[in-house]
Amino acid sequence: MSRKYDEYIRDDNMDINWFPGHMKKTRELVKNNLKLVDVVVELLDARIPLSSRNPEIDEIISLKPRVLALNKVDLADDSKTRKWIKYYKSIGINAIPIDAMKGTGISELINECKKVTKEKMDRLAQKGIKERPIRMMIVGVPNVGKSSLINRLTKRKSTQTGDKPGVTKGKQWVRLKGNLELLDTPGILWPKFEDQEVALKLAFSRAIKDEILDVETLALRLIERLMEIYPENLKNRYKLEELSESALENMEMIAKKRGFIQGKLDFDYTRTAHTVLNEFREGKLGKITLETIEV
Ligand SMILES: Nc1nc2c(ncn2[C@@H]2O[C@H](COP(=O)(O)OP(=O)(O)O)[C@@H](O)[C@H]2O)c(=O)[nH]1
Ligand SMILES: [Mg+2]
Repeated sequence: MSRKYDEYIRDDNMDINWFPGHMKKTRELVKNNLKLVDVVVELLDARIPLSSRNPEIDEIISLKPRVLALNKVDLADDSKTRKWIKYYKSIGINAIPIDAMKGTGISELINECKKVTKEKMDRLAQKGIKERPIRMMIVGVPNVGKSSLINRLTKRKSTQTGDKPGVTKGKQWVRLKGNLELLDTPGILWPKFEDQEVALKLAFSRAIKDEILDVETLALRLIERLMEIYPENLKNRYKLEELSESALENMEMIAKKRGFIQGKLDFDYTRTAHTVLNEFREGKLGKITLETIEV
């Protein structure tokens, strides 16, 4: 049971084929588990709040009390995160910014879970039903940080069971502080990957495998977007004086700066591509949000 983190990531991100029958089964599994809980935490990636959303989430969660958490805020653009929160507020949703790795926002998240279930728990108490813990579960698409959040909440180093779509059979409740119980396996939902733009953004964030495109093309697409919305980050990170209008030329300049070049013009595109993608994913290119909302 001492599998490394990476293997879990590979598990849910890469080895799962989301064919339609599979999605249906997953949806049913999650719906069945929803019946067991008082509140569901819907986890999104703050860098891509739209693309990291399951397209059927509203239908799946339906009227169950829900808390929206924007994870990885440490990597996201703070001003855009504020706009997203404002937007959700305008449609009646209290979104909580969190960092599941460092634990930022976790107590706010717990408080929100208590808040949205208070009415129900009060009602149960009034009916004379013995007080019981608030039961919660976490759902989200691959790579949004479900396992990290569970580990953070339960203070474990790694989850006990390998993640599978929906929820695995041998589910367990983990007792948390503050009279809460957490289902220890998250509901893994599929993203809207039939949309090419969404698929790209998911691939940038490593939610789906790089192989949807060759890694060089994927990095070029990312560079294109950064040239458009975060040119300064690109310039600063790779010490480029001016950006070219061509993504390929910018990639070659990055290769040159990093010494990923053999001979005179033999650029190592693969190495450069991996570098740019990894540095974006690790936040080394700065706090970047690829999806914006105007409010
Ligand atoms: N920087 C940062 N990385 C995070 C955060 N939460 C999760 N991650 C990373 O995102 C990747 C996917 O996380 P994981 O918990 O496995 O996601 P899951 O597929 O939803 O279970 C891992 O590399 C985590 O280390 C966060 O709040 N900030
Ligand atoms: Mg996981």
